[in-house]
Amino acid sequence: MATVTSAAVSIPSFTGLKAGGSASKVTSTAKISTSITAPKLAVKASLKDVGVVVAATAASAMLASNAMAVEVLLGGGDGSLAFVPSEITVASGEKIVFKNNAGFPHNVVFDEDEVPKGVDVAKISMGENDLLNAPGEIYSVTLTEKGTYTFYCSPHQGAGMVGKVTVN
Ligand SMILES: [Cu+2]
Repeated sequence: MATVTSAAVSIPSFTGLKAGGSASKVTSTAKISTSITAPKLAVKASLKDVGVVVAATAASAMLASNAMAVEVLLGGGDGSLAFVPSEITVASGEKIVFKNNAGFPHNVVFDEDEVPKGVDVAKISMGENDLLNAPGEIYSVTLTEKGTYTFYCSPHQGAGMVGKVTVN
């Protein structure tokens, strides 16, 4: 709802901004009657547009930070029951995002026998019975202890859905 409203508002105010900003261009393309109301609209438009730009910047910053994270797909695009990729290397503290892709339900459980000493697998794993059921659902985890960790998907461990992460 909010998106629709702001879009509906930004169309007329954007026209106003154009009319106020570059009058010479407007006279050739737009109706002159529009430019009479342009000054008021232009002020509103510039405030509105600043808001939009700030929101867009925040959104792209979030995208950028996601891009810094390592993403592992749950289930291959070909229907394989696997983590894709199945072996990754991350920096200590780097976020790992497991994203439901195909062949779900899946989950991510770290093997208590194959993590660095002192790591509590319960804190970094999903529950054995917690499952990601919908496409695009994510589970993210950040590992700080350096070493090698093995994880698996409990419904598909028997089918070989296991993975390995090395934290440097
Ligand atoms: Cu699975």
